Amino acid sequence: MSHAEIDPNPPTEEAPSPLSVMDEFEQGPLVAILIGSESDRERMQGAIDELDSRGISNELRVLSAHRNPREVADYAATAAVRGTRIIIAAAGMSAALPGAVAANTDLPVIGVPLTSSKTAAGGLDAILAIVQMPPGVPVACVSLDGAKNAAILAAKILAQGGGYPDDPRRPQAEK
Ligand code: RP5
Repeated sequence: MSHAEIDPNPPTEEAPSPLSVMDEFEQGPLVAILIGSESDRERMQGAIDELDSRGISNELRVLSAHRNPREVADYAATAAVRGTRIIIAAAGMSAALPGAVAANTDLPVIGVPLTSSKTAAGGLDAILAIVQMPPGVPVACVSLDGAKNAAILAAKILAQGGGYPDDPRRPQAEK
């Protein structure tokens, strides 16, 4: 075809697949485990093992409240629509991650204070950071390095099923 001719069927740009557009909302795990650093991974392996042993879907992501604040907020804010029911957030030192997650989701958040090679106070620093959430933004804090306990608590919460029986906004059944 010469340059002067017009192709009646010009190649069109490929439209994005609807699936790629929906990636953000793909089915997530029932329990998400977030850690503040790759250096926390080993300490949280017990949570993965416990959830796996109970057949509870889970995923672990490394997201730091201080180094990746936007990603933390995005992940927390979209977790519920992906089907996630509980977020376990573990961090050491100033340990802002559980609180930053709780600030961006209505899902229950379980915080795990971790010891760290660089800690200033043997893990007490992380405990104090996680137990001092302001009223209205709760985080359930488990024991220091309590990966297994966090997973067991998540399993117990899941076993309660959905719904808020005491929520006054819930429509009452007619008597
Ligand atoms: C925290 O700082 C992390 O959760 C980790 O426990 C600690 C040290 O992080 P790295 O400097 O090893 O990445 O935010």
